[in-house]
Amino acid sequence: MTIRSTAVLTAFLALLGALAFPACSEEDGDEHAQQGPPPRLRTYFIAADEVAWDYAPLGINGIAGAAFGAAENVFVESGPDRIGRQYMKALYREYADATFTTLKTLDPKWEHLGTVGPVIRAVVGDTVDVVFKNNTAYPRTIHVHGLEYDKSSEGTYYDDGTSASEHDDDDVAPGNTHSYHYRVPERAGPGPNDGSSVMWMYHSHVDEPVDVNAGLLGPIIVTRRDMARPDGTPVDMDREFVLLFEVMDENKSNYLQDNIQAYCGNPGSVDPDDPDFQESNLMHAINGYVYGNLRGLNMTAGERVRWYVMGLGTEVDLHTAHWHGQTVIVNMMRTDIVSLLPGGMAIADMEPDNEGTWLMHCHVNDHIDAGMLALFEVTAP
Ligand SMILES: [Cu+2]
Repeated sequence: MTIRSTAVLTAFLALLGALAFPACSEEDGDEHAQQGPPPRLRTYFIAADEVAWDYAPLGINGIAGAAFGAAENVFVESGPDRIGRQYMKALYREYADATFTTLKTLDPKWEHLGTVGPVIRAVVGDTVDVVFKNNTAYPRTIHVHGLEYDKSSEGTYYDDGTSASEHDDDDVAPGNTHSYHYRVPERAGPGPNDGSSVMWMYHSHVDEPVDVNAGLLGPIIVTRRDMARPDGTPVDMDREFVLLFEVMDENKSNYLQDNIQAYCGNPGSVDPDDPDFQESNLMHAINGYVYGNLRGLNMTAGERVRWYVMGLGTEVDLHTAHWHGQTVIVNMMRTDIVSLLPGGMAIADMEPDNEGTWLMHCHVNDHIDAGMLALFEVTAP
């Protein structure tokens, strides 16, 4: 090879190199790969619907694998002056579009949600619209935690000095529809010590205790943009579950009288002030299920599983969610229990390594007796 041809070849190779690896290409390339999906508007059509809910659809104690006994029947057996395991509730449900005629098909992965409303998912940088239709007989709203909103999308009335048009969101009348608008800035996503995603709750806030005991509560999951798949799920997780620990006080629901009329054998014999009657309406539920009736907590050993857990309610609602057979990481520490107070939200990351059917329950004694227990399933990969 002549000197000249060597020089030409060198120049050619340099040009090739420059094309393949432009000056700042490597770093930029990594950044692009980590940026995640472009910011977008995510629109959800969510209604508050009146639904006949069964806290124990299996009809048995799924933990014992046996018929209900006297202790369980305090809560689940109907009678002349007892409502039993079925109650009319108000639940958030997702529809396919603005006509609110077709319920959106629920992915089997989310069947465990039970009474919990549909997942509102977003990625940092997105905007979220929730078109809300109130199909119930009482005023309802959507009030979100964490996301950024203006006064016209707060979903709560109080004397805040804002104009009448900024109160349309505070009290959506039966049959009416309202569009809520939210932004998802950095401060709505994971903080410095969080993992790739965080959860917030949303709930109705006209008469907050009444609305929530009726059932109007759901989760929002926000993923860091550089950790999001195109569908918004976190890239470092194979499976997600949402759990709500709440003693649903059916005495405080809008539908107490309806439930007495519909489900008590002799409605006229009911004394709503009788402490035993009131006790029978305290449904110690996980996602609206008692005594192992929550199903769908299925996973494969070795998967990366994120549990989003939340608690709501009143003074009795101090809950300690406990998993058998596995451990989790919470707040960067290893444990097998998450502590929740009313309004509390926490994330537990699990890599299940122990195959089998396992108990998951609240560790508060009274709540164990009253049925705050479920099963989860770890199968071989
Ligand atoms: Cu508990």
